[in-house]
Amino acid sequence: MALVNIQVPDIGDFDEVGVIELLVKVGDTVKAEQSLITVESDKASMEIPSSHAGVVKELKIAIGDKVKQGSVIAVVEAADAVAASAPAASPAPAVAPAPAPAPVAAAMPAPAAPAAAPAAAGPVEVRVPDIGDFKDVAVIEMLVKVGDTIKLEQSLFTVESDKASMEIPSPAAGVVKELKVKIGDTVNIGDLVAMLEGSVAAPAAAPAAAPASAAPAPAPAAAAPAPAAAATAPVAATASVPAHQPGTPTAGLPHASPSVRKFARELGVPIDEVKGSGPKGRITQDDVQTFTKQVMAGAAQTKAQAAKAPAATGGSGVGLDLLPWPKVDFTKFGPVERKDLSRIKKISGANLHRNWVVIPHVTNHDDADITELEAFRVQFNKENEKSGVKVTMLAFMIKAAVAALKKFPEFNSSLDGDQLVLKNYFHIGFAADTPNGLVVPVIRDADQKGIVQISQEMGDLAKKARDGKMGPADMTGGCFSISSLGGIGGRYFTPIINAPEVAIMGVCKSSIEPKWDGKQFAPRLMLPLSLSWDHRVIDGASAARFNVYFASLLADFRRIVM
Ligand code: CAO
Repeated sequence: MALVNIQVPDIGDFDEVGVIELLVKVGDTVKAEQSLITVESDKASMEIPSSHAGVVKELKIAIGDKVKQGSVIAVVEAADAVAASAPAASPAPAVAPAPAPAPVAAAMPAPAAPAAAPAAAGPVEVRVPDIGDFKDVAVIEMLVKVGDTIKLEQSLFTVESDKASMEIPSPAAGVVKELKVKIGDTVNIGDLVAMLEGSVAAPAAAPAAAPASAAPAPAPAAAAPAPAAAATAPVAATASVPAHQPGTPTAGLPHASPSVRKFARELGVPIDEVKGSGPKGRITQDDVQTFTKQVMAGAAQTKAQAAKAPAATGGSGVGLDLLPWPKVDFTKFGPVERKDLSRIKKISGANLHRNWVVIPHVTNHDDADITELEAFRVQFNKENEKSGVKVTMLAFMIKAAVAALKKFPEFNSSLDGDQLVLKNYFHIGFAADTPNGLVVPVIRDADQKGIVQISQEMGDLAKKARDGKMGPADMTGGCFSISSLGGIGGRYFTPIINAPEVAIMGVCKSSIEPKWDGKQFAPRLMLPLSLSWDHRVIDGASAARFNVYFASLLADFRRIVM
């Protein structure tokens, strides 16, 4: 056994960086390469590993201290002979069996002086600067988009390894013409990551020479783009409680070290909901653990749980404890292409996923005989061809939905803890397929509108949706939704409830079927219905009654005024 000084390895040309987190304490047994402390500059945070396995005998630094290359962090009683024989004063990287962490300075912007020299305007290649010995570091956050005007040294994106996260700065001022990377890509030194129309160009991968800000920075990545949910969101009825969307851009990374974020990801903890107890609100591993324990004990809820779960579930089974998502290199099996999910898909996907997981869905299937109604609709449209408004079957269904909601009020409700919020208004959403994904525009006060007006509004809203011009007001406040695939085909499907609504009607393509009329089989136009409902609120018998009533209205629309 020998005492070994664990030193800060080469972290570039930094004079001093702030210690923001101690990851071990005296008496801990550490492995070689285990992270001991986290340091942070204004552009990067990095964990400093132990060069030796052993027991921590002394910590030589405290939170808030400034360290630089060679600073002694800790004294470790080395466990193995090889380590013990290493000279105590030798720099950590020299004996560390694995590559030293990426120098913080490597990701820092180039010094302003050389970059400030004006150069001719023109295309500027942005390449990954020297990020140390790291290979294949993942892009976790895009901080600019094509068309943005950026300043010299402005951070373009954040990369993260398991030990460090850092922002890659722009070597020039200008306009972003092309981004060659996206979230999830991995990059290496020298990779071409963006093209700028430069106004003031500096060497693309200028070596970092400027000392970093000595003080620990506030939360990194403050320049992140606005989250997609803030824009015109689909499924906006649920957007007030945004689902946790790992992997999608957020308004700013939580103030936490890479390993803590990784730890939270592994546990499925929405780290942006964890309260940080570290300096400047930094989230520590303890904070993530405490949050997890509180949720497991029922003493706290994630936002997603709070939005959905009644207060008195009495259960402790939080988290699905699923296997990790399979990571497959598809290129091993054949050529592939990668395409970003659209903004709408990202948002609606997260909402749909939450709704699917949280709501106990049941789907009842039934058929409505719409022979007469369809004949009337076709006749009506013929007679009113010149009006420019085409009355669709969906408009009749919206009216039928209103009548059914009036007869079965629990279908026009939302769960709020242990209470049902019963609504005395009738706003009906309809799923609309757009080139960018699914949205659910809402027809307001459908009880006060006629079929023609509803048809007209639906046409206008569907066009707005396809043109990508929907605002939140067009999509919020729905009571019940109808998802019609009737214009496309299919028999039945299981629509996902558009929370906080408690039921949704799915409709497929009508077809002529032989129906026994008591004496013979007669050809009837049958419309397949699929009603999904929240079993926490609605019972199977009510759902069957709702479906039967809904179908009876379509079979004989005169019932609607009875
Ligand atoms: N059975 C048979 N034909 C039907 C029908 C049905 N249930 N519903 C509509 N049709 C016919 C219409 O009569 C129309 O025919 P004509 O052009 O001959 O008159 C044709 O199909 C196209 O109708 P439409 O789709 O333009 O009109 P719509 O009112 O039925 O639907 C809208 C409007 C916006 C809901 C629809 O265009 C749409 O986007 N549907 C997809 C919704 C969706 O994606 N749901 C899935 C959600 S889960 O992922």
